[in-house]
Amino acid sequence: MAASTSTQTSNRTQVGIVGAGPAGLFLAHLLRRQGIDCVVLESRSRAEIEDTIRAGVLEQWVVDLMNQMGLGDRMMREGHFHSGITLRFNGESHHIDMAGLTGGKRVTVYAQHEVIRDLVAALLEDGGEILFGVSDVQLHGVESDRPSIAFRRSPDGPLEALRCDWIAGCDGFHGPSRQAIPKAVRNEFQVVYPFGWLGILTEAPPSHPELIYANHERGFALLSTRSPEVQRLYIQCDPKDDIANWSDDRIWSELHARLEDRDGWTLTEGRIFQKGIIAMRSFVCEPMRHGRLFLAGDAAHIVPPTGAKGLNLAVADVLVLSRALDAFYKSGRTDGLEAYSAVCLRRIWKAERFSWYMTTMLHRNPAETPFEQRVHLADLDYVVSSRAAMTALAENYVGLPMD
Ligand code: FAS
Ligand code: PHB
Repeated sequence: MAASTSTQTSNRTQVGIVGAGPAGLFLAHLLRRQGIDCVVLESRSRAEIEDTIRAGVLEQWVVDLMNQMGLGDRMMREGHFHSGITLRFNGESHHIDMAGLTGGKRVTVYAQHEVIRDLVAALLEDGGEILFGVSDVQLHGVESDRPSIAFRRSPDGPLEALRCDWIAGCDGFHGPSRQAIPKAVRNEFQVVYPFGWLGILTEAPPSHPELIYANHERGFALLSTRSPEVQRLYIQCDPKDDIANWSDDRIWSELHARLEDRDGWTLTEGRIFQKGIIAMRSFVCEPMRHGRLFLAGDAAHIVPPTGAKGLNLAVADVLVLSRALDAFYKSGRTDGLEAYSAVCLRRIWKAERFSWYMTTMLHRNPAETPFEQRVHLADLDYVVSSRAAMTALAENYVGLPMD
């Protein structure tokens, strides 16, 4: 049944999924492969979700999962496989040989919106149901055994209800699902950083064969990539700043200054065709399950992007959830569903720790004392001069094994 264009869609399913981000789409693919019926409700249009510039780094096991699911062809053709990263500070560059330190694991740079495009196309082709552009999504009966999701197909359309056995809240940090868990039950942990990232996309060739994470007295900078013609770069900035204050010249001069090294390495400029400022926080909501509702991805946790973990964590959550639902539908077992929150949170807190560690070590926090800033530089110096510390960073960066 064609998505969103159909006027009549099944208003009864086994799993109602709110949100067509990485969490919702991976879950729909995993459930359909297990013969579990599901419907995805997405508030934005297909074009909007496929054009949202976000993540860029996939852990090894996520790449392997996409290939196992037959969803990785374009990623394997167009993705960039990096077996190391470069840490740059005090004007010196240090290559971290992640593949060498982790038994050959590496990361793949393949933009999130490209992953979304591949997952949406494959799901619709496979007869999956995604309703785009829905509004007024409200969760009902999550504490009963007959939950449902109210929604409108269009802003002035009738309020309909999708009746389901389970609801997967994959609607991101600002979505309604987390609010469906009563405040008295929810435990929220948060750090809001006093700095953000200004990210750009530029038409230029790569200036370096791997990502560069730079700690500089003027602030953090990150050089990443998207393709042989398009590069992605970030600089630390005031999260409340107005992008209008950042001319292309100012952005390039900051990037040159912060990414410079003593060996005369140079950064190749190009036309900047996208720029934006994002705020940064660390956030975890416990528990991630309430009755018939399961939260997954950014709906339950946020990491600062310094550790490149957000998208990968979202996939980890829904892999655990899909296995638990499979055991429930195949053999009535509920132990996986009961353990869902605890199992996910073990991995999430490790990724929160790593992302916080990378963020505090690599950024210049105006609220910190000179002593603390020296400690971060010593941390960096320790990482690049100790095989044990380098291995710890590498194994977290490429992705800790999925249980
Ligand atoms: P998402 O926010 O992606 O998706 C939620 C979906 O729910 C959206 O499509 C939204 O429209 C929909 N929705 C919201 N409210 C709704 C409602 N009421 N009804 C229906 N639908 C609704 N992560 C990495 O792993 N690596 C990186 O390199 C990285 N870089 C990042 C860079 C930036 C600039 C940012 C902002 C994030 C970055 N992240 C990175 C993290 C990021 O990728 C998220 O973790 C990831 O998108 C989380 O996926 P979801 O949980 O599916 O949430
Ligand atoms: C990106 O390519 O967008 C990117 C890479 C690494 C990060 C964050 C973002 O840590």
